[in-house]
Amino acid sequence: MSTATQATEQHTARQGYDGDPTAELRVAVLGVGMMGQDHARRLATVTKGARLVVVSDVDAARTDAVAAEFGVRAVHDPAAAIADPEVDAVVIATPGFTHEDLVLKALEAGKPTLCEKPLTTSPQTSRRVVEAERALGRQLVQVGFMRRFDAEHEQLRALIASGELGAPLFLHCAHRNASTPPNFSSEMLMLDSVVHEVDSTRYLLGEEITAVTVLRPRVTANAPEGLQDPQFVLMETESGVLVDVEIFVNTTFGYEVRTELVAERGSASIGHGIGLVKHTPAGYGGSITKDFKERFGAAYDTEFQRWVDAVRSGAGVDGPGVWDGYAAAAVCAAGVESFRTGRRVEVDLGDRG
Ligand code: ISE
Repeated sequence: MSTATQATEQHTARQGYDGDPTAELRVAVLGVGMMGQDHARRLATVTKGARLVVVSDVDAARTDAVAAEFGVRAVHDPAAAIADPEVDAVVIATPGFTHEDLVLKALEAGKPTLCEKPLTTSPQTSRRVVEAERALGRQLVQVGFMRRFDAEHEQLRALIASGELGAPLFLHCAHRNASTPPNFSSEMLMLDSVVHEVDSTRYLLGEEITAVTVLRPRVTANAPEGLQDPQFVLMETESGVLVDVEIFVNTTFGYEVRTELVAERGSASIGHGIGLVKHTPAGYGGSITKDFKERFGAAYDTEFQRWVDAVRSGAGVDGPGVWDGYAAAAVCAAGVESFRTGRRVEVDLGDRG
């Protein structure tokens, strides 16, 4: 009998975490690939008030290895991990196509959930999650857009909200990765990478994106065969702000995420990591982070701490929710359509209800 089956038979599932702020939150991490392992480590060693109790992955050997590393239980079936009575809350870090099913199961079990981006892989499936949470009558699902917990992003948002620089006119964004994992498709530049700029645009400006156009620039010689890398994405917002994103995922030289705001009375930029950025003939004056775990490590720590605190206090979430996940999915679907057709595609989010 599998560990999961034993667990299910031995206990009666509790219907959801009761928000006792003195109780430690017992968390299962579903999906222990690169990101899930990092989150498991975070919960086991950094986050206060939480205890990693279960890890789960379709790769049984990997699950067992990670479980042994952290001294927790391995449950091979993610549905059983969600239903497990020892599990109060769930972190989903499995591939995006599995998210809808797992989030719906977590909602059904009444278990607070932090779901890595994307919420789901299409606006239709994300909408189903929005409806399911609405039917429950309380917020239980937070989406892992970690940039909202990055100090520089928070500062830029506060600056925009203060009105000091006047109305925003442009956001110029650059999003660069050193390399891509195997099987990274041209559509994934939008769905997996630009999804972050979609959310940070909505977060920074506090308005929805209404149209997307994707252009195909010259391809780098460093991209795997057949991958359209880089791409140039132009987004329009409700108030008419233009947001351009250079997405370039095989730079070979490191991880860079920059945003420059141009407003009526000034400009401001984040993502240099060193205050003043000097460009000289000798080269770039700053240091470049290797990957997103390094660049956004502190943001992930803050995201997890605030999520655990929110769940323990009974608030459920403290950050982007299912509507944000749905809006991002809708914009990304429009981006993929624009990439395929070469046309500007409008975004219709429908009724927020
Ligand atoms: C990856 O999935 C992430 O979420 C990273 O933050 C992003 O930079 C990268 O492009 C994605 O593939």
